Amino acid sequence: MNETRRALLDALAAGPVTGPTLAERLGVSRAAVWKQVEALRDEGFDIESTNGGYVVSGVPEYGAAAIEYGLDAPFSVEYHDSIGSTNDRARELAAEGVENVAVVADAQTGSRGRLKRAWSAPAGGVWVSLLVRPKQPPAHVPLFTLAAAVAVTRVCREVGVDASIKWPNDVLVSERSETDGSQSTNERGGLKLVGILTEMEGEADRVSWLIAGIGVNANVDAADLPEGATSLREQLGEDVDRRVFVQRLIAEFVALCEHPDDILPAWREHSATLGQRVRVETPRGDVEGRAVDVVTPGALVVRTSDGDVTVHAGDCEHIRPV
Ligand code: BT5
Repeated sequence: MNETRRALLDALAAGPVTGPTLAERLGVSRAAVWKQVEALRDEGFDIESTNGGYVVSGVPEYGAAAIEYGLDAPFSVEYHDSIGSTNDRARELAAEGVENVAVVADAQTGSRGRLKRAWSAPAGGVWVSLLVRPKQPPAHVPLFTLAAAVAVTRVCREVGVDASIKWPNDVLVSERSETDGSQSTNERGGLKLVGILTEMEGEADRVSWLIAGIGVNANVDAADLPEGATSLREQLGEDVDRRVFVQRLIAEFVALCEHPDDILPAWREHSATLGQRVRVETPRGDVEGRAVDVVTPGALVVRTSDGDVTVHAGDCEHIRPV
């Protein structure tokens, strides 16, 4: 992680700034500033040298520096055109002691879902793993999965896609009827736009690291995805600016992690599951009933014919009322 580059990008984003001012602010030589500016130009930034100092007049479409430029969160970005799995790379960084990093890839060749399921990640998606070291105990980790779901759902809505969360970690869009255009949901609760895989390591009372792996089908054709999936491109009929999407995603996730009390209320607001009849497959058997609430640290409360059951983990299906 290059802290000088991040500081330089922040200074450039704030407006015209001269080489000597940058050198002083960053605590490096003027030659070092010049070298970094040249490196950014090589990465595709248009940086003009004016009387008032350096002015950025063009930012590359995607990439580490492009995402860091104007990023409203203390995060650095590592970018790969193609990688096995961004979560695996984030785990390596976690083992090296790093934190507050987003590993981003254009395509993944070995990405994972939960329970060792495969995840398709063709070029054009937003495939990102956020590595953080929360202060909360391991028992609170499910809350961060919900935070990732809320953050990504908010950003999907910002770009104009009416996404909502299926407990605990899928972000769906309801299917549009081809005949009358009305929105409806299928057995899965809709078409899957986003998947989230949270991984962590910790001791009894302390999380060592947590990785929120978020896969958004962004600028990809639905035909290149498994059945039952959709993409932002399919929903919008055009591509989204992935650079801004990732910036907003990181900023929203960080803000929720800083205010964990906001997570559950925000989750309830963005949920497709609450109020629905659901069947949750759990290790101790299926639980069927109406989903009535989500409670700390992210458990679903299902009202069954035998009373309320609190489910902590499992695959959840939205079922149509008979
Ligand atoms: C998930 O698992 O939904 C979590 C997916 C997490 C992917 C991200 S991408 C960045 C980071 N790096 C990784 O290696 N992983 C994370 P699960 O709930 O188990 O759903 C997996 C199922 O979703 C598969 O069995 C397929 O049926 C379906 N699926 C696979 N790829 C899909 C896609 N691109 N879009 C929608 N559905 C997909």
